[in-house]
Amino acid sequence: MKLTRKDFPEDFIFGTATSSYQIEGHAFGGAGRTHWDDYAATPGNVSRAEDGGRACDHYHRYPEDLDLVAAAGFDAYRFSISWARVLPDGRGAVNAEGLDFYDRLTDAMLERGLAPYATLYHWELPSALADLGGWRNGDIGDWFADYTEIVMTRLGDRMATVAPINEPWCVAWLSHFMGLQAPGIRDIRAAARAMHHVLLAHGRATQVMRGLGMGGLGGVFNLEWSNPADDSEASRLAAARYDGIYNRWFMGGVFKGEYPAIVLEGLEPHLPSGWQDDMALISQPLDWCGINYYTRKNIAADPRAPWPSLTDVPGVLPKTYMDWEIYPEGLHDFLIRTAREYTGDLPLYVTENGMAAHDDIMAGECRDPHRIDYYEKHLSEVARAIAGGAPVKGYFAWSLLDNYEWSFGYDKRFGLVHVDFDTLARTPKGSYHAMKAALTEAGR
Ligand code: IFM
Repeated sequence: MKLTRKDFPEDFIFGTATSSYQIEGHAFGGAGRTHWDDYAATPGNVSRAEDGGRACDHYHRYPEDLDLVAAAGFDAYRFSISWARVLPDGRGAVNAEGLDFYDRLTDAMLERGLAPYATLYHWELPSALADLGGWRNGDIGDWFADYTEIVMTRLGDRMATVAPINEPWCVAWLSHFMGLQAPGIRDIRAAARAMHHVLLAHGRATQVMRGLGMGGLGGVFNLEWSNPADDSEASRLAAARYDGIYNRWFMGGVFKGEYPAIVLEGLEPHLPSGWQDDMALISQPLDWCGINYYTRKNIAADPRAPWPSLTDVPGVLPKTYMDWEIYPEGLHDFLIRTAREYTGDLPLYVTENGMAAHDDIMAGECRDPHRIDYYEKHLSEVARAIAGGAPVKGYFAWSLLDNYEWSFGYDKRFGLVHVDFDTLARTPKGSYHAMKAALTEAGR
């Protein structure tokens, strides 16, 4: 990589990110069943019906994994805590072994000089709560608040930052309107309720953590650039609706206390009554904003389809193995737009960015020049955004390890470190070595 640490401000944080269900091995340590186990067990939902039962066995191998993070010269490690590992039924009895695991994991980060950046929910809803309607049930704000209190009473004194929920769009829209993630529902009313309740839960958890005296509280949003697929006014409007649903609903709710009118047009009839009363809780002040960025979509109007009456059209840019167009400029544009329109001087972090590829091992090595190029281009856009005035304070590569890529199973490899899913052997890829050189030898 041509860029190094020296191309960023001195206090800029470099980290790498993972999530609990994707790497830990949910069959270990007394964790409860999750809606992902149920979704994966339903034919047709997940490639080869794979689940997170063993994953990367990070539950037992975390010291080795954290050694890799530290050896690469990263400053921080972004991880998540599994609700079902701590509370197997989502409420009630605590699994002491689960809480102990996160306690050990936190200390292991600190011992290696890694700042813990925690997320409280990265998608593994306990099945017992899914039985009660999960994100469709307005009580989920209180269930999540209780879980937050249990976790942060134990860990809160050692967290650098905490975000309640990873990627609210995925939790709500992708999972309840598009049906492409657990619980796999395709229903506009379910989606509208999830779109509101996910932010309600964010607000309740934030309130609880403030009550515990904690700082470093933020939110993590996945943003996707919405590009009109043609010059028509209809497609311009369709792209604005896509932008509203994907990006502006969550940013607007959390940073302005209001939902965009262009989305309320379709969702308001389905929102829970009295939703307006929750907006102050949802938009209480935060300490930072996290952006997960991967790609853009090309959106065209589809007047025959019901609201939001749009479709996405394949783009012409080079694509990753997820079939996602590589569009680094979008990261710059989002960092600038977020600061200008939503967050002002609030610190911004790129909390996820990375690409999937095949990544085979040949002669004991895993070469991934495509990923080095992807990181280089996106880091350049981060540097450009900083030069343009965006207060970006850190960047996290997704992901440390090849892992469970949800409905794609173990086929899509995002890691800096290759994982052999038969032997669980870890092999640092070329991108890991490039990142290490940029952060250590060349950068210091
Ligand atoms: O693997 C996911 C992660 O769980 C959330 N953000 C996007 C990543 C790549 O799809």
